Amino acid sequence: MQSNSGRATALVLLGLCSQWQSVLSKPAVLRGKDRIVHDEVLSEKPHDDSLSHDYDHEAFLGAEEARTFDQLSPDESKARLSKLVDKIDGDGDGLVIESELKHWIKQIQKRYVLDDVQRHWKEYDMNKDNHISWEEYRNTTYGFYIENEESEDGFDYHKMMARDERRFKMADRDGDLRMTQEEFSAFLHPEEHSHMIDIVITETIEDIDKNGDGAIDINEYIGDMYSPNDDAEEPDWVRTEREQFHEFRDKNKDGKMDREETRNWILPPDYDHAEIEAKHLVFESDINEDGKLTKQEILDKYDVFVGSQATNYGEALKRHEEF
Ligand SMILES: *[C@@H]1O[C@H](CO)[C@@H](O)[C@H](O)[C@H]1NC(C)=O
Ligand SMILES: [Ca+2]
Ligand SMILES: [Ca+2]
Repeated sequence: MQSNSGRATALVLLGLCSQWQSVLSKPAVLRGKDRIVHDEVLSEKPHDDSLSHDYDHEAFLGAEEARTFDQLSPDESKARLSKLVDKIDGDGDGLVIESELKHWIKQIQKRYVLDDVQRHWKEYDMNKDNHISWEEYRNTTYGFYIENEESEDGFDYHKMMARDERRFKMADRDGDLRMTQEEFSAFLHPEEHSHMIDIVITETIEDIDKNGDGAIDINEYIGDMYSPNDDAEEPDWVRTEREQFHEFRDKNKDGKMDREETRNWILPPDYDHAEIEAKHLVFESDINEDGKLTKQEILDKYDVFVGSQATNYGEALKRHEEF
């Protein structure tokens, strides 16, 4: 993720999987380093249409369903897409418009969060009382480290556990130290909940702020995404990030990002992944450019919306070669 484009462009090009959105059986700090959060993640696949439409497929179908479509013949794939189009066309006028697509993509996102919560629920609710207590969460996530205090890898879990506990207490709105499914959803996906935004900002700053002044200066900002290599010249994307920091991130020009500036960085106020993706899908398939998609326009570009054996031919071939 930190390769060539840096976060500013990554923001536009990629559906980023933030550290708060991925698998929680790993302690928080090990969950990856991408900082920018917007809506729920659409896909972890890079959004580069010259490579494939995998990103679009996952945004449009969800990761699991996208994999199912990849196994279908083109005809089956189109037949199923045709049924989906009827569902997406909310007012049933036979045309799909951007707002209908956006609504659909948001539903796919919501389903992803719900599935994620349910998938982890059983793992943590050990006594099956339909609540996850802090103790259950702690034992499941950190039990191994607690029992092997002097573990060989010297991994210091205390900090992460304290951080998870703090987040847990923030999500646990009624303060009974047990999470309902809704509270657990806020814990797993804090960026979706306004009462969790403060803690998302706090955790981000803590991660990056090395000198402990509670703000992010330019060296900390760059250091978070790039480790200099003595021999190599600083890559262009790092230089771009430096400019971004001074021009856009540090709005009051005091040389560092405070909480408010950090918030604008990781949760840009006017950025909506679902809307951008909906626009993109319309742009790709609206052949007569009237801003509305007929079913035929969508089916003609079925490879943009969904996969099939045909669109994944290259990948299937690769898999085959592995044997
Ligand atoms: C958590 O682990 C401790 C120590 O092994 C144990 O005493 C306690 O009962 C466990 N709690 C839960 C809720 O599983
Ligand atoms: Ca500042
Ligand atoms: Ca059209």
